[in-house]
Amino acid sequence: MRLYHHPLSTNARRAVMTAAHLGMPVTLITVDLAKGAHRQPQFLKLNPNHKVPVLEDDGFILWESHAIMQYLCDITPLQTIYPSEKRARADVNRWLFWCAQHFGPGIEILNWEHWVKGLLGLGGPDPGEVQRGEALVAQFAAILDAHLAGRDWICGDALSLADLSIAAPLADTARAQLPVTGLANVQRWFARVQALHAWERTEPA
Ligand SMILES: N[C@@H](CCC(=O)N[C@@H](CS)C(=O)NCC(=O)O)C(=O)O
Repeated sequence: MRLYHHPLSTNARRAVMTAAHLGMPVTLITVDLAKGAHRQPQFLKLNPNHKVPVLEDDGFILWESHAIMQYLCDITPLQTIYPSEKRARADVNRWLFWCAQHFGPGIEILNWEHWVKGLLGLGGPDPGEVQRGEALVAQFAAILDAHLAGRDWICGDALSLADLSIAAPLADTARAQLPVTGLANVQRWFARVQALHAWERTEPA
């Protein structure tokens, strides 16, 4: 099984962390985003959206990080991070969709404005975009912070895909200047995720 990723892609990292947590023997293949490898015909055959991560499992190609996380769990007997009980699974799914639809987009704006644009030589941050990204992140991070009051993990009382998914983009807190550092419950929970073997093993060099 191959997992195409880039070490600095937090979308890819949530899939790589899932594989690491499950002890799944995946071969990691780095796609050189800086050199445009993701826009080459060979990669576009795998993912026409030109994005990492992509999973290749014996001829089955799967893109979208959350779909990959779910698939990896579904093919792993006795795993515990993606429950099979319907309501428990629905709860995890709720937070995965929330991350993709609400929490992630604001983070992507701030990542782009404060970090990636500079790397690509595309100039400084656009204040209007920064304001838009900050408002989105603040709005949804406050919801996460309130949810985490008195809880160790996002769903139930154990680690789940929800934690791996939502923690992944917080790796960019400093370089994307994410307005989350004052949120005590988020920080307490994030430290717990950062102490996981799967987090440590997938830390970019
Ligand atoms: N919704 C996708 C987002 C993936 C994504 O945006 N990946 C970025 C890296 S973090 C990428 O490959 N960007 C290259 C591009 O869009 O051209 C997922 O969750 O897998």
